[in-house]
Amino acid sequence: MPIEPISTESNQKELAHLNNVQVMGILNVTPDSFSDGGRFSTFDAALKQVELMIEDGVDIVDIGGESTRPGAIEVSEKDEIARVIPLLKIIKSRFDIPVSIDTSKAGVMSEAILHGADMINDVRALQNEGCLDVVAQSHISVCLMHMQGMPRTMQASPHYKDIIDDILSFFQHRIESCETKGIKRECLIVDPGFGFGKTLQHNYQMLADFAQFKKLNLPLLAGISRKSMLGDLLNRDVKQRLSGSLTAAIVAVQQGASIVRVHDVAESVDALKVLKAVAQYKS
Ligand code: 9MG
Repeated sequence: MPIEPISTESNQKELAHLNNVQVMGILNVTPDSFSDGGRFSTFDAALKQVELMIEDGVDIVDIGGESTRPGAIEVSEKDEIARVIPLLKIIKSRFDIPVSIDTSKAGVMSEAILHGADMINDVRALQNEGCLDVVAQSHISVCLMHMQGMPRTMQASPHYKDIIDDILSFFQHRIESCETKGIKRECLIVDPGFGFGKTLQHNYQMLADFAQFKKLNLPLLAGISRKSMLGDLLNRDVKQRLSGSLTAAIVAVQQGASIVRVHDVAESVDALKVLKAVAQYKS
């Protein structure tokens, strides 16, 4: 006799969360990104990758025109616009998929909003000049990420009094700044920024205590896919971090992440399906 799924108050709550989880697919159109450097830097290759991600079940595509890996070289606003905006325009004209633009530059944000971006993903949490104003003039969703230091030097000597408390306090200030400028709370998403000015221990402490960020009462994004915190622990090259990436994404989702930023869309979608099936049978 088949065993029926169970309906309890707690598994219904968990299922509601899991049904809400979105897979954000990474599309780096940079020559020097850390895990797929240069692979999608031609227009056709980028569009093919979007098509593939859609087939694999992606919920939102995150396009980045400047690498944020440690030591990355900065790109001018003009070059970033030239890399990202034509691609955004063609994706919006050909596909019915939400697009996020990964940028910290007000000029890029402004062009992205003008051309139909659905989200701004800012690793500098709108701290650069003009960003708060640009976003405040629209009703776009924005992911505020925490980073200690700047990409070129952030891994030199990260330090915190208490990593969770320090990041919570950073977000409280950033949320206040957003709201003061007129950005609505319902537009905000927060992300503690795995690998951005954090040691290996900091990253794993953040993952272990990820649920603490729920205190902010905002959707949480986790970006761990293929990062050094996996490579350093597992002694694996960037292309061999799939198992680690999936495990970390699932741990984050189980603790409340509602968006996971990933390279491997099909595998992440499968992992989430398994998690949902388990939740249906929890008593
Ligand atoms: C652009 N980018 C690289 N890593 C990231 C992460 O972990 N989170 C977010 N929001 N963006 C990221």
